[in-house]
Amino acid sequence: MKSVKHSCWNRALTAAALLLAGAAEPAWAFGQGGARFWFPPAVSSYGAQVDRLFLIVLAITGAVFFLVEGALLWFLIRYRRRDGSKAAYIHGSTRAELIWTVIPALIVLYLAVASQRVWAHIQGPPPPHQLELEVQGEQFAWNVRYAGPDGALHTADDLETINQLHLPVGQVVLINLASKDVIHSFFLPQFRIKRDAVPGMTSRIWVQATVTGNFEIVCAELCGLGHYRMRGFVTIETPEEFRAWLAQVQQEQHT
Ligand SMILES: [Cu+2]
Repeated sequence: MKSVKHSCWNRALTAAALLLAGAAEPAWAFGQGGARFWFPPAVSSYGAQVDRLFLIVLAITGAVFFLVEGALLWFLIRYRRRDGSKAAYIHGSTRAELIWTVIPALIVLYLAVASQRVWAHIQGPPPPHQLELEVQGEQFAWNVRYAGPDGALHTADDLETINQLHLPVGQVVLINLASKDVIHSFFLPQFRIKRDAVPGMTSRIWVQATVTGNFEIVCAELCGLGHYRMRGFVTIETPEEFRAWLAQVQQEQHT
């Protein structure tokens, strides 16, 4: 019974979000690729969840915005100065105050619970991974490091690329994020993931691509004069294509 209620509540919010954005087709928001109306396509396993949360927050804050601004306008016109009318002395209303305190509190609580679930999934312990690599930010490039034939990172047979991140589609990839100099922010817009690369520490994120294609890495932290050109490329390919590419890099760098 509880889950039925929960899904009704979710459906109502979703419908409100879609209505607000002027869309009629649910696939627009939740189909493969996530919300496509103004976002870039979502190509990670959790992309659609992030978009959905965004739309729910937008629907709620949008509705509150129109309600509050509408009420403000109505009060301005309804209670405008008129000859002969006297201002009433009002002492306040406990009931009204309770209503406008409890309702926002419940909305905030709902948003906290809904986003915590998505946050824990993305930022919590990663699922078992098939590939582990390192991305290191540097003024002004992304250094990508893959393990060589020994399967371990930071050994003599590592493979390194600059601004070229290749990922096998469907596989969970663990990314160790580091920085050589200042704080950068590793942002994969189509994956809906962004994390600071902080000098002196290694952060971990995980991604699982759902489609093949070419996308972008951008730095989302003003990290110096060349920040604007700190741009890399993500190539999502089939596991076979990925292995072939890695073998080619191996040949170029270690023979
Ligand atoms: Cu940067």
